[in-house]
Amino acid sequence: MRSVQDGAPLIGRRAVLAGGAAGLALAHSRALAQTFVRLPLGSSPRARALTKDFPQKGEMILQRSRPPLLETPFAVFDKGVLTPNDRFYVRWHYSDIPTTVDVDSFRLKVHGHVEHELSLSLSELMALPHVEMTAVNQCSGNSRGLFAPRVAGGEWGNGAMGNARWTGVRLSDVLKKAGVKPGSVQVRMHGLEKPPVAASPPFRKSLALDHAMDGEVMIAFAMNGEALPLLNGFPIRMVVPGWYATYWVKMLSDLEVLDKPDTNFWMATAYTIPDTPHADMMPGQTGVKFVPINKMVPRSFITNLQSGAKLPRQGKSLIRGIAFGGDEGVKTVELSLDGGRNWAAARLGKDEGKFSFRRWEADVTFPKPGDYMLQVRCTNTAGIVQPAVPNWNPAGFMRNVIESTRVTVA
Ligand SMILES: Nc1nc2c(c(=O)[nH]1)N[C@H]1C(S)=C(S)[C@@H](COP(=O)(O)O)O[C@H]1N2
Ligand SMILES: [Mo]
Repeated sequence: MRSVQDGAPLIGRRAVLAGGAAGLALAHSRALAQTFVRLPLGSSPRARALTKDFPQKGEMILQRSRPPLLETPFAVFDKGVLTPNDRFYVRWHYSDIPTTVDVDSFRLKVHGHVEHELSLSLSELMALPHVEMTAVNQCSGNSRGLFAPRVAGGEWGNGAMGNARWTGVRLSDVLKKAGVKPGSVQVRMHGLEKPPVAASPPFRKSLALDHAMDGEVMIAFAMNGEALPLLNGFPIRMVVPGWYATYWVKMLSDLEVLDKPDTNFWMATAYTIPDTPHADMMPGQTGVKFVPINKMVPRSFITNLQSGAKLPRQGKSLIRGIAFGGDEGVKTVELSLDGGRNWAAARLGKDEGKFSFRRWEADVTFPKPGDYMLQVRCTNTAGIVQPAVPNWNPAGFMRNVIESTRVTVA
């Protein structure tokens, strides 16, 4: 992460106001689809509507309209290492999301086990030192629709992820300002949306205090140099680099320092994974210990070809894609033309930091005509490699199997 020098382009008041004003009434009821896309899911239905009806969003795959679950069409990832804000996926648990946020009266509250309670305006928050980082935001359930046997939840393809350059302030600087009292163990975060009925547990997520203080966890006010789209958390959101997006609380309004571990529904029941390698278990298996989901694991994808593509026998074919290392950088990306028997290293693109997508490409000559199973695998700098066999767990979390693309060479 680098510090932003004084005088670097700041996201000033005007940008913040513009973002707020653009937060129009949500297009829940409109979401009229003109076209459909077929996702490579494990089971039917595979068709999804494409929609342009959500504020500050271009064409997105409509997974659910209330609350909005919008998936990034996979072709977007072929265009560049950063995911544009208007194509960045959207996921909310509750539909009662503010449609505008008044930047003058907005306050971030810091309370609980602290020396001084704070109620920070956006200008006070933005007066802290600015930091920037490129990082992947990936839903825990990205690719859930590929789980077999099928599991309940948003049946995402591979587009519940995105990579952006985030600008913000360090969570540790905010906590230092409040003065964390000895005996504190966690920091609990929540945002401005409301549960539909009083009995539903508000969406609250907690991080261990040492994680919250690591200087990398950020409260972001800008994404790719612009104010956050409303649906991605305007005016401020958490960025927890290397960790699944469930911790990246949007429209962050409240930080509470806890002196006991958080046992709320969203920490203790939802978003837990089997405490096993690859968060893997057998369907129906009992006696499995579950723990809160945490660090991401490496993944890689081909972005310029889809299964069913036809490639020429003569000459070279350029195959390219993206990879990320999870909570570590990308060490290698390898490509196999024979379903995983032989592997050759791909060329890596520019290193945008260890939490970012990394582009890769390879020039491939196919030895003879026929059907090929292309596979791509990433190894991160900690030596963790994608598994050859898909994992399974009841919530459909943490898929990171080596992906396969069938092509025909003629
Ligand atoms: N306030 C709030 N923040 C939230 C959520 C939510 O429901 N409410 N969902 C989380 C989950 S599960 C995901 S996957 C990410 C999605 O971030 P995005 O919509 O910006 O892509 O937001 C996280 N932050
Ligand atoms: Mo998520």
